[in-house]
Amino acid sequence: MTPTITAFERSPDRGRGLARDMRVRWALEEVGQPYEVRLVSFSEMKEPAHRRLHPFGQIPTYEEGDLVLFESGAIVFHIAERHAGLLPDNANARARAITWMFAALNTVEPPIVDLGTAALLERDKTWYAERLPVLQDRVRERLDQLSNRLGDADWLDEAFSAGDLLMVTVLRRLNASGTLEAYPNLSAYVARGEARPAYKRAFDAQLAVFTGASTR
Ligand SMILES: N[C@@H](CCC(=O)N[C@@H](CS)C(=O)NCC(=O)O)C(=O)O
Repeated sequence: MTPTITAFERSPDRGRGLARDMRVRWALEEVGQPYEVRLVSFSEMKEPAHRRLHPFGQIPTYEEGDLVLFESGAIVFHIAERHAGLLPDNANARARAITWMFAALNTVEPPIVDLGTAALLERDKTWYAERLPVLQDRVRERLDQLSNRLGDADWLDEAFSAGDLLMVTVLRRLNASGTLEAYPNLSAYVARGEARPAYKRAFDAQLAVFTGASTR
């Protein structure tokens, strides 16, 4: 059965692939699963029909027959469990890959989102100048730790996995800030992810929505 995901009708990132449907598209492309996309406007996301799919009125969602999922991490995990290619067969390696999925979303993404949110929504606050270096330090602390662990490896735990897929999408949120430039191994890691053919197909598909070239 072909799953349907939701994505922004008009992404605020102007097609830079930062919206979280990108993770789901990339996972589907990695495993070779075709998918449909239903585009939603900001107001539609807050309507009851969409909230029945996503209680928090956000994208992405995932529908496959009777199954409805929300939360990009849960959706990527579901895809990785149902198809070969995103999680190792060996039980311990699989558990470690899943650990990296959680690390990407629970440990690395929060300080990056906090920094992005402050820059976007809190610039005019009197306390912004004081808070900014604190948020930047929290991001750098995580990047230092991640960079030390990755070292000169290609991926976080030997073969590419759903953990890398999520981590790369999380780190890409820093692209515009230039923060990653201080971490050559993390920059190269993100570039390796972006060079994967499945990533490129997913990126092009979400960009086509923004440029108006999308047929779905
Ligand atoms: N933790 C959720 C976050 C979902 C999320 O923040 N989605 C954003 C787009 S990337 C959204 O829909 N923002 C619009 C809104 O919250 O009103 C996930 O990973 O799926």
